[in-house]
Formats: sequence, C-alpha cells, structure tokens
Amino acid sequence: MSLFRHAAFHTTVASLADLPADSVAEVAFAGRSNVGKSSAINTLAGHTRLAFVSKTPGRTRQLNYFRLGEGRYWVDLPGYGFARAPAEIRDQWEGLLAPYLTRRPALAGLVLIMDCRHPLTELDAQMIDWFGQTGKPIHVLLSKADKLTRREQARVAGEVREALAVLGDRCSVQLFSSLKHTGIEEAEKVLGGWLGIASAERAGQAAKPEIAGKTARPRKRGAMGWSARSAEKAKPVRKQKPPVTR
Ligand SMILES: Nc1nc2c(ncn2[C@@H]2O[C@H](COP(=O)(O)OP(=O)(O)OP(=O)(O)O)[C@@H](O)[C@H]2O)c(=O)[nH]1
Ligand SMILES: [Mg+2]
Repeated sequence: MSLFRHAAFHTTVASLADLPADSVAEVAFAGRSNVGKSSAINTLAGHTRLAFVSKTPGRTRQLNYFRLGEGRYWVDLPGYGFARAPAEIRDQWEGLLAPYLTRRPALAGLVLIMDCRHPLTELDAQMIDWFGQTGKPIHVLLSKADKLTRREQARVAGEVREALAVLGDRCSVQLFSSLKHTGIEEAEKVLGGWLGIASAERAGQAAKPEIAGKTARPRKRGAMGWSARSAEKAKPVRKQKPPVTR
C-alpha cells in the first residue's frame, strides 16, 4: 500500500505570501513541461486524479500543494521549457519559482523528472546546476520508462547516473513509469526519507504512516556543484541562469 496514500490536494499558490506557514518538510516536483510530473504525483499517491494530468503542455502554472500529513507536503511545480510569452515566464520565475526553490527552508529536496527518451536537456542541466548549489538533494525520475525496452532503460539510467556522478550522494537517479506503476518503492524510500515519513510496516504500525519529529537532511550540505564548470566558478545561486529562460 502506498506510503503516501493519505495525500490530498491542499492549495494552489500564486505568490510567496501564500505558501503554507505550517510546512515542516516539503518535496517539489520539477521538470520540463509534459514529462509526467503530475502523473508521478498521482502514481506515488495511488490516486488517479489528485494532480491534473493533461496532454497539453504547460497546464500546471502555479504551485500546487498536496498535503501528506502533519506539516508535510508535495509541491507540483509549473513545467519549464514550454514557450509562452517571455515576459510571463520571466515574471513567474522571478516572482515565485526562483525565490521558492532557493529560499524555502522547508524544501527538503527536489524530484527532477525527465522523459527517459530525452534526458538531461539543456534546461535540465541548467536546473541541476542552479538548484544543486543550494546544497539540497535531487532525485531524478526517468519517466515514461514504459516507452523503452529493458536494455534501453538500463543504458539511459547508466548514462544519466554517470553524468551526475560528480554530485555524489546529493543526487540519485531511477527509472519510473506512471503507466506501468514501476519504480514506486524506490521513489517512496527517497521521498519518505527526505520528509521523515516512515512506512507503517517499518514503524511496526498498522494505521497511518509514521511522521518522525525530525526532517531528513542532506548529508553533504554545501558540497561542490555537479559540474566542473559550476565547481570552478562557484557562482552565487541567484546569478546562475535559471532553466526557464533561454
Ligand atoms: N506512456 C506514458 N505516458 C505518461 C507517463 N506519465 C505521464 N504520461 C503522459 O504524459 C502526458 C503529460 O503528463 P503530465 O503528468 O500532465 O505531465 P506534467 O509534467 O505534469 O505536465 P505540465 O504540468 O504540463 O508541465 C500525459 O498525456 C500523460 O498521460 C508514463 O509513465 N508513461
Ligand atoms: Mg503537471
């Protein structure tokens, strides 16, 4: 049974002032438009229609909060790379997304979703470079794994792991398919750890998932960025090019 089966829609946030004040730990889901962020949220929660899934890219435009339990949240972020009016994209990024991702103390880590057929696009690399400098961990879901054969899946996962190896244990990579429901347990372990939510089985209880008093913290805070380029320059986070601008 899903560790996150109690997930429920909480609120939609369009400005920083509206971020939930009671949040102790939250995990944000980011990635290019249409890669399957909302689908992954539904799959991990074991619901079909918790987050809005659409064939039209760019449907998630604000921060959608899902409550998992006391002070614990998932946050579905707008997808990047979808061409809308440049001014709108810039406003959204500068006014909400960038400050949220860099200055939200409750944000425990980022789930970065990439279509396994087109991983590590330039915008993904920018996001990793940029968010990596916060010192918080990133878990990559290679989504739509059902679209590849087993052999191709293994090759892609290997290549992406190798490319991100420089981030050390602040970055992990796995295959995922919302369609076939694969990769759920692996993702649950990482997210449960970040959020301090242990499975009822592990906690030896039958009812609700146990929420620990403390949030899991990345082990290597302040470690070097993911690439030689960012390590060399060690630019301050806000000076890095954010992934929504081209
Ligand atoms: N084959 C396959 N299709 C998927 C999978 N996950 C999502 N999709 C499809 O991909 C499309 C986009 O899914 P969403 O979950 O809405 O993607 P999103 O990243 O939230 O999109 P935006 O909110 O627009 O950025 C939909 O048509 C989904 O049905 C998967 O695991 N396998
Ligand atoms: Mg979405």
